[in-house]
Amino acid sequence: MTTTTTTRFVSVVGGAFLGLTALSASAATEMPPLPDVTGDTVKADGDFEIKFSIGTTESGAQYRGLEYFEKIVEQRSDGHIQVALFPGAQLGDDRQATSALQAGTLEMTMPSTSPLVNMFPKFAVFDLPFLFPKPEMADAVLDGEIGQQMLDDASSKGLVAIGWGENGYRQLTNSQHPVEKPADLEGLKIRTMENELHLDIWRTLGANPTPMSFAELFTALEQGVVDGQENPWITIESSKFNEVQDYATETNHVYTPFITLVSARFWDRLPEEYQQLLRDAATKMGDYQRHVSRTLNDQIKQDLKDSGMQITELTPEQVKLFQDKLEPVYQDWRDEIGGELIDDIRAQVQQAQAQQ
Ligand code: EAX
Repeated sequence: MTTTTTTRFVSVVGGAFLGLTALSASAATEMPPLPDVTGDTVKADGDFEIKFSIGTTESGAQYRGLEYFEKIVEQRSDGHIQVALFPGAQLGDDRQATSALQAGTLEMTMPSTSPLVNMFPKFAVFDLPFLFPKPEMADAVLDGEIGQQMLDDASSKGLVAIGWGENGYRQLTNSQHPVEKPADLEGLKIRTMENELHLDIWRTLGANPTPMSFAELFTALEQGVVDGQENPWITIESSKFNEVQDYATETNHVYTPFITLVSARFWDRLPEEYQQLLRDAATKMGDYQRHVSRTLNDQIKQDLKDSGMQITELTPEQVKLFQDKLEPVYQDWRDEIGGELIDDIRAQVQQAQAQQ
């Protein structure tokens, strides 16, 4: 509603010039349609309202997933649960929204796991570089025993963790020059998530990393406080980072999950039938988000190129230079994360690779 009004206002008042500038600068990607809701109506007592906050914007795959979640929950509760969506960190960044859940002032959020590592140290396993060579391998771990165990562990401290979603493979962007090898990172100021392992990665590669919440990132890039950042293609596009970053490198260096969290204070008031409905809807949202972000990647890269961004795609040999340089990070973090967990995941990945 707001978007449409703004667009019309700009084209009437500002004329073709403003309209065209806006069009060429922001590469708008069309989303696949929302699936139909399946499953019976769930009957239980009471009426409930869920405020659901996320850090990424309305044009990302994460928000699209939330729209599907909203549709499932509202339809299957026959309107007894109403879901209101708040994108773009309007109600706080990942950490602030998570605290609001604990305080009971917000019902749901879906942060990246990385800024929550101080609360749940094992999440750091997902920050290890080049852990999952294929997205399906991340799915197998998240949807399997390890993922379930982590959801159970994160269902504490005033939170209930009900599902995984996809943030995705992270790509590097910067405002200075093309990056093809670790040496090109020398001196580049890179924003990382608020996460020690990410800082370690960029220091090890020779860059100059600074942790910062996602909510502050666009302004920091625009004002040159940092030269670069790293996020999945869909986030680079939906946050319009291409307007302030001329260069991108397809590094795929880390696969980041989103975790769907509910306030325990709210959860405890919900009838069991509705708790189950939320779990089902969270699983469906996660699957759909993966589908959306994966099917859009090629198109987004093309849109970003068309908008003037220079994208470097690395050869396997070039990727290996980054991987080799980052191998010490695995040793540095082994004790902190737990060697057994790392070995388990690496074994699962190798098994999956062998089966291909
Ligand atoms: O959950 O902070 C980040 O860069 C994350 O990838 C995400 O966009 C917010």
